Amino acid sequence: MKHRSWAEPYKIKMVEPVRITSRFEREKAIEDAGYNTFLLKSADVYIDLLTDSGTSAMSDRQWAGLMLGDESYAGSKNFYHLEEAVQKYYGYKHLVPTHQGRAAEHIISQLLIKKGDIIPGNMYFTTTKLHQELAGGTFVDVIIDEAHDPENEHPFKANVDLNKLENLIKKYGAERIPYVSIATTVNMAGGQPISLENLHEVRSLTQKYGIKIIHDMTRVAENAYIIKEREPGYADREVSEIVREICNLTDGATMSAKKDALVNIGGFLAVNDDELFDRARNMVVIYEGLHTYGGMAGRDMEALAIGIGESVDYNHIKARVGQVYYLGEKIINMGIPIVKPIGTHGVFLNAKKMLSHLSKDKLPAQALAAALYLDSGVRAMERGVVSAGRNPENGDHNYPELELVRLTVPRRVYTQAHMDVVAESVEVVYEERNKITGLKFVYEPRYLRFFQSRFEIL
Ligand code: PLI
Repeated sequence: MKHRSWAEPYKIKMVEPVRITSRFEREKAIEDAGYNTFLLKSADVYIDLLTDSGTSAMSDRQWAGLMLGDESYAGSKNFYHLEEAVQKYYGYKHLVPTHQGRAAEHIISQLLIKKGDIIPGNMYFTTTKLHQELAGGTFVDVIIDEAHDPENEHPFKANVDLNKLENLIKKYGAERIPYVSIATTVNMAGGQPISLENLHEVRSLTQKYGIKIIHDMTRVAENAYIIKEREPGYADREVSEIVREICNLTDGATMSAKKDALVNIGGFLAVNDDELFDRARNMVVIYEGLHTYGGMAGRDMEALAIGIGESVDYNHIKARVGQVYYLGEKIINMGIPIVKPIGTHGVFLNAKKMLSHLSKDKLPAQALAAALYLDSGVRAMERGVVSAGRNPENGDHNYPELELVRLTVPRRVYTQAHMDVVAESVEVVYEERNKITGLKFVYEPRYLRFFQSRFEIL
């Protein structure tokens, strides 16, 4: 049969105009922003690929759900809808709503980690690791080595290296490991999935030692979709069934609902253990709000309950990941180095290789993101040394193997034509890469420095 194209399973009902700026305007904007794309004003951005977090377009059903917001302080109807959705689609027993993912990370870290503990995980995430450290723990990366190599095409680069994990348990003892942190997908590795085979093995190993698994389920539907596509034995399974199987292998989860679940704000902690739930429910009232809203308005919980159902729909997730693949394949065909396989939520440019004339202390990925904005008004995000921060013990920069710029695709927001414009801008910047001279820090905050640091051109 002849090749048949696919298209998004929706049509556009409302549009938001975007502004196209001149190069002169962009030069001023990026200088004012200290060459940090987080400090740009969105009005100065043409195509915003900073993040897929909170940037989704909601469906008409979700917008209708907003009108059903029950803004009672306690016991809002929408909380019970959300609880039902979490139990139905993810299978976790108890729900503690939070305003976004990092609040759930704060609660679980404070409840489970004590000073001196070790938390193994399949590569770090910035906020997750920081909350583990603030609770007195140390994160240790146990992801497979392939994950640190952008060119390695391992189909499941988020897999855990079981030898690394078991050696760590033997070295420190299970009593110093409160849980293993498992993310679906792994953001910092380039949006890479974990296989169910590997997760089953991690489950068996941790059960042997009586260690919990806490699941960062921020992009679990995307991970499940890739399992369906790539993992032997899953082609005929529903994405929703795969999502349930992943969640069933873990003891609890933190969720940034601003990604997979198609809402602009929201998150939660979900756990199966009754006693842990009781403690978490008590803690959420200190930091977030009552346990039936936890920092979300009733209407936000309704939109989230609906979004969770939409997120596991096969046609939705196929188009969502398909759009990222469309962009990634275009850039690969231009001969530009990116993380392979292409990620599910974004295309990760290999800045280290693209700007091989810059040493790592010249912050190649930060400089590349600034150059891309200057060329076209496309906003991307650094995922390299600036994001990795400093070693809390000796204060040195953490230099990760991966020095990347993430072109993150918001869900249901941009068209194929926008992706073409982005790819062409990446190509122009690549052709003119020798003009990029690198950056240096001129201001650096203490925590999560990538958000607020300022830089100057070298
Ligand atoms: O941004 P929050 O607080 O809702 O969620 C934090 C968070 C936790 N885990 C993972 C894997 C994330 O990707 C994540 C947030 N990510 C952001 C903001 C991003 O731009 O990727």
